Amino acid sequence: MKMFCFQCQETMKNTGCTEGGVCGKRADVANRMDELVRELKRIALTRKPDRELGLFCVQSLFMTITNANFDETRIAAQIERAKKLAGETSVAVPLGVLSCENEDLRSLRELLTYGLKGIAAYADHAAMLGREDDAIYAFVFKALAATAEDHSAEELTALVLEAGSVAVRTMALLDEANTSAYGKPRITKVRTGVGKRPGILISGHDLCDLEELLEQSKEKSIDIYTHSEMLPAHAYPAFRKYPHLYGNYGGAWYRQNLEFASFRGPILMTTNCITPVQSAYKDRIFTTGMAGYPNVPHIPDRPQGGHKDFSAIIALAQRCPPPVELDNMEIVNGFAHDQVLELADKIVAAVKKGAIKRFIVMAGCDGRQASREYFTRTASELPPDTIILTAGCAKYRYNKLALGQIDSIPRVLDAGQCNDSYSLALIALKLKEAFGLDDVNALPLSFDLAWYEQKAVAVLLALLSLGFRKIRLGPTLPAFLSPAVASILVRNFGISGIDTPEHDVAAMMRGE
Ligand code: SF4
Ligand code: SF3
Repeated sequence: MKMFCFQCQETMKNTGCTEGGVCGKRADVANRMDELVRELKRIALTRKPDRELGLFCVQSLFMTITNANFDETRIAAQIERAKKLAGETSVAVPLGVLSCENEDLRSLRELLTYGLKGIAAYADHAAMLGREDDAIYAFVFKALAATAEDHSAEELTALVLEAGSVAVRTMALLDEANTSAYGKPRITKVRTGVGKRPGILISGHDLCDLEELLEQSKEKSIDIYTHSEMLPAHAYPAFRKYPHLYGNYGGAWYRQNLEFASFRGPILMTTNCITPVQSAYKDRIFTTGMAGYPNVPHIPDRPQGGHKDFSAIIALAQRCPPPVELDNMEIVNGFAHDQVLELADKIVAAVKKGAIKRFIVMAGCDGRQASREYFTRTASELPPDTIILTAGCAKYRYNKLALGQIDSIPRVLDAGQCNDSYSLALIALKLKEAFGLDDVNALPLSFDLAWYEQKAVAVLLALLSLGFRKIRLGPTLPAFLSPAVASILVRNFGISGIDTPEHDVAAMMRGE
């Protein structure tokens, strides 16, 4: 066995990647990531969290998320910094997932670690906008330390549940950071076609990078296109002010090997998900932030109080031909909590008169496995009196289908990025109030979530901590859940795997 990683949904045979990652991560990089996580645990065991250490730890965890960073050199540099921060210590921390021999304790430790990675990614985005929360850093330290100590299954389970409430807190912090910097998302139509000028394609989740790129590329005779999880940026008032923010290009992250060639201009990957870089576009792709890929130029972090320098990308764009059209339609988004709550009266009235029978939350991730066709078929087969609430890149499985409207409310309400699942939870809690219910699970609401990487783990734990039950999760249940831990989730929270679209649509419509 050259490595062991089972943190994402496409892990080999749904058991673990042992020779190389299905994602393209080489064994040496995977082993370096294990080392980095070990050093973070050492820091957590020996140091008190402060802002500098807290940010360092969340950024390091973010680097190890699936499809964020494939660059061994940068991970090695991060390990060296971590060793210095941990200082001289005799604290021994075992290396790698399999160092814990007890299957159930291992499962709980990894569930906690992956929840932390998701929290870390969201905490980093908030920090880039100047929002940090000492309580989040304190929990990251406590939980990292706990994964290296002797704790019972009960103690680890309690920490997993606490991670859910910290994930809510982190998504709320990021929501606050995004909306105070860029305004409250409004319903927005986004073009998927192309213009006549060269373009820059920006992917990932970091809105601060988008802002700086838009500002620096003004009046340079180029257009900016969003990709994958950057699509929701169009709904923020601050970004709508830039006429050269042209539209959204392509589908979800995993199609980049098919779609980046025809973009023909530079591509900026701000976070996950980057996939193995193809020769057709290797000379015009860049990373920034925690993203990284060997031999791909990396735009350095902004200096204190300053901004990143995107001039090299902009200059390259000016020498490139315009993108080739992939399709030409409009996608409607911007249904974050404030916007949906403005429609609350209309929605409540539609439910009361029977025009809306059920809401189905289909948030989460997309991915390349053919079995994810399930989500397209489920969206298509849901009865016309249902509303799909979505967030995250899972939406690309159905956001270009003509699913129609109910009383002028679109049948797919897209709240934004995966972290905007927070908006969906707020909407559900408000609907509970509007209907005078005691329990959110009494709403006509079902969950059919698609997961892929560790941010989805944080979102799932957040939903559980808010009291949501009976969540379907697909296309497979996580390999890191041991049978005993999976049965706790099934028994206590009603989590289940998916079946066929026909079966699940019928079951959800019965409230099961
Ligand atoms: Fe395998 Fe996923 Fe880990 Fe990549 S991130 S090595 S695909 S389990
Ligand atoms: Fe997507 Fe990577 Fe998870 Fe942010 S972009 S949801 S997979």
